[in-house]
Amino acid sequence: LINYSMREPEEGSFLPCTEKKEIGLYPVVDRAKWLERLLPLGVSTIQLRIKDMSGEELEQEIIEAQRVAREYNARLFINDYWELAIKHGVYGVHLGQEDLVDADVEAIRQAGLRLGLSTHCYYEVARAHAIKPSYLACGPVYHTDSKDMPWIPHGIDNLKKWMQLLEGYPWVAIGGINLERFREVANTEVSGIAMISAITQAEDPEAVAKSMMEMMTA
Ligand code: TZP
Ligand code: MG
Repeated sequence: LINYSMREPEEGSFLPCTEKKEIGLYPVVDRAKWLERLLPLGVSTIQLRIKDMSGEELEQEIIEAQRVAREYNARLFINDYWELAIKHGVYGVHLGQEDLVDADVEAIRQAGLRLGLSTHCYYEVARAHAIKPSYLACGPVYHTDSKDMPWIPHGIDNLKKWMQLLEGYPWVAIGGINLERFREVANTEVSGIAMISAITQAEDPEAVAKSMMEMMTA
């Protein structure tokens, strides 16, 4: 086991995101307008994950999200579009394993952006960990309808075992996390708890986000 809470920052590491536990509630949203709704509630880390835009329209959405993130001093991660993230000086980039084929992670690091990487199995954890990212995302914890997943959900016990493998490393849990399941995830040592549908498909997204934040601090 490697205890990361004990470590000195290593040569070549990405900057740490935050102190442990500080990623907190981590909504993943597809439009900048969500930042206007969620950041005033105190959400301090958010991911813009756009899968249906390109060109100027996409860039404008990123610019707008960054404008709102700056206004609220929040940490904005951009999914996939690492070049635009560097160009607009956002806080961080979130990449999947398939993105690692083309992405210039060294350019991201040199530009001073944080990096989060998705993992779904041991091989992916090993591969992602070698890049020394700011956090590792573990998913899916539960069944998800938001993304086609060949992976069997880990469940909460496996999430804990996963985290013990790299003790103290900042982990983000994702996949099927809703209000009912939130507390058992928050009771683990996970640094961040990410979700799409539980907030963006909710009848009252603000109320759900507020309840989750309360559970996070309780
Ligand atoms: N990566 C692992 S699970 C997932 C992603 C992007 C989808 C999470 O969405 P939801 O709606 O919170 O299950
Ligand atoms: Mg991707």
